[in-house]
Amino acid sequence: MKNSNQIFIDACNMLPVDRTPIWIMRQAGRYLPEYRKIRLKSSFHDMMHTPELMSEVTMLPINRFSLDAAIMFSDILVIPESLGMNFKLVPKVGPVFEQEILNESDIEKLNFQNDYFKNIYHGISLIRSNLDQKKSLIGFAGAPWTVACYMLEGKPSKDYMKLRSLLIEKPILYKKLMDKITNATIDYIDGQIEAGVNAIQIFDSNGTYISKYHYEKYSLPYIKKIINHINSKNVPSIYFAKGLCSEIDLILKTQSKVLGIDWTVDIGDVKNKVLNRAAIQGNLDPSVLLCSNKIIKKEVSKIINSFGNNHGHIFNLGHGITPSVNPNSVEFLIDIVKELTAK
Ligand code: 1CP
Repeated sequence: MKNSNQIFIDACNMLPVDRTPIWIMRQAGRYLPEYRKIRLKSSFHDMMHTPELMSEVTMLPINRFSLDAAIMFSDILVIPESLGMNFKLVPKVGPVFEQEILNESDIEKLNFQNDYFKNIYHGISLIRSNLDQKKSLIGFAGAPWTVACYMLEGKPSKDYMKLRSLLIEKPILYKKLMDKITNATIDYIDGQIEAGVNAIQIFDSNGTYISKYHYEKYSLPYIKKIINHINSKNVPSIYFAKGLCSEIDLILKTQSKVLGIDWTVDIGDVKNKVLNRAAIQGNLDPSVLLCSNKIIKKEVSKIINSFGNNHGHIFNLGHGITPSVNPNSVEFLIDIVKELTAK
């Protein structure tokens, strides 16, 4: 494989790079005053489905900081919407669905509409044309398990018991739901790639709520199908495995080219277990960004020293940046990662 002109893509492909590339999960979000200003005037759905607004919001962190990749502004819950379940963002609660899944016929009724994504695809082409060629554009989707957690519960939950009990009591119905989500996701990913994204991240943020036994049988096969599809298109796949990072052999089975890890594990330990079978993305504890620059530097150094060299490392947080972070701390983080990893 030859070097691309994008440092982020080279790191995904484990090619030599001059320093460790960096982007931040949820970088286009509420911690940015310019995001909050736009959000006062526009609904979340307008921001996702108006190509110019989607591009503007995606570019906010790119214009402010020297990040190596942009992530398209959207949400993992567009998949349920493409299947006919719509959500509203309720203040202090989060996304809440208007329709419920109560029985088998509610799952049978879910009907995929590819047309739903057309403005998102226009937005991607627009972002790609606005973005410096050296910077990568990351597309994304949720892992079917994580998306289904929200669909069954109808809103954020602390335990996602409804999907967990469906899986145990009605595995055939569970499979029907997962097949629908997986097929819609593959279609959506194809559209993102055609529109111009350079890599795809699969967010399994609710990986925390599934047992290892159930993961292998009831979540992994669907993720693997999606990742294999991305790999077949020669686009780097990134699998963010929240809560599953101590089970390296298990998450390697996804065949993802990059493993995104949460902040609960030591990145050097993960690297020793992965043994060059995947690049690694992560994993600063997001709470470090609430600390002083001195502490940020110390914690970043720990990660870089634990990783050992910059081969196959993409710097990121171990989960999304929180709304209370000061943007100046983000600027400091990016500078310090670059300074400490430059050859
Ligand atoms: O302005 C607002 O109030 C909206 C807040 C918000 C934002 C900025 C939501 C609602 N979604 C987003 C954007 C978003 N969501 C991005 C944008 C690109 C980026 O800059 O990274 C991405 C990648 C997501 C993905 C997403 N949505 C995930 C996976 C990542 C993660 O952080 O774990 C999840 C779990 C969601 C669901 C969701 N959407 C929104 C909220 C508040 C939530 C979380 C609900 C919960 O479980 O508490």
